Amino acid sequence: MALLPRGPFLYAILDVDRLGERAPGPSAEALARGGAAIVQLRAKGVSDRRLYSLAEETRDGARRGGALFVVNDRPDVALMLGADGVHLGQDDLPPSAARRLLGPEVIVGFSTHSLDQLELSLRLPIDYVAVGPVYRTATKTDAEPVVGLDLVRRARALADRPLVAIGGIDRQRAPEVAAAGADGLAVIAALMDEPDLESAARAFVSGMRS
Ligand code: 3NM
Repeated sequence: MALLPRGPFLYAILDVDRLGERAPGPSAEALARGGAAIVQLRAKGVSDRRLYSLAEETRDGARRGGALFVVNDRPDVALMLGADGVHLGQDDLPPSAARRLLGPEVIVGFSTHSLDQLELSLRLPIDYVAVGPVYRTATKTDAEPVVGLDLVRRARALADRPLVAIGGIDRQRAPEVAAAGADGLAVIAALMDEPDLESAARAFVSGMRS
C-alpha cells in the first residue's frame, strides 16, 4: 500500500469554492510550504476540462511545496495526472475499482460517517479511512450528522490503518482531535478562510503538535 505521512499531519483541502481570486497553484504551494503534508483538490460542480486544469495546477503547486497531491472523487483524473492519491466518498466510485485502476502505489482514501461504515471500510483496499464530520461544518452542505470525538476514538481502536478526521476542525480543536487518535487532520474553512494560506497552515501545524 502507498506510504502516508506519519501523524499527526495536516491534510489541507483546497476547495475551489473558497479560493476566491487566488490561483490554485500558488495556493497549494503556500499550504504545502506552511506544513500541509497532503493537499487535496476539491472542486465540485466544475466542468471536466476545468477540473483537469485546476488539478494540474494544484498538483504542481503541492509538489513545489513538498506535499503529496490527492484528487477528490475522481480516480480517472488522479491516473491522468499521476496524482499521489484519490479520495472517495460513500457515493463515489468503489475504492476497490479505484485500486484496480491506480495500482498498489497510489493512495486511496475513503470517507465514513458512522461506526458501521467504518467497520465495512476496513475490508476495503484503502490506505486511510476518514471519519466525520467530527464537529459541525458549514462547508459541506449535505454533511452527515456530527460524529464527535467519540467516533474518532472508536475508529482509532478498530482501524488498522491511518485515520483522518474531518469536519469543523480548527486550530483550537486540533490538539483534542489528534489526542483522540486521528493521524491526519483534514481542514477546509480554517485554512481557506484565511488570507495568508502559508501562515495559516504553519500556525495550524504548530498548534496541532503542541
Ligand atoms: N467531508 P471544514 S466534512 C468535505 O464528514 C467534508 O466526510 C466531511 O470542511 C465528512 O474543515 C467536510 O470547513 C467539510 O469543516 C470539511
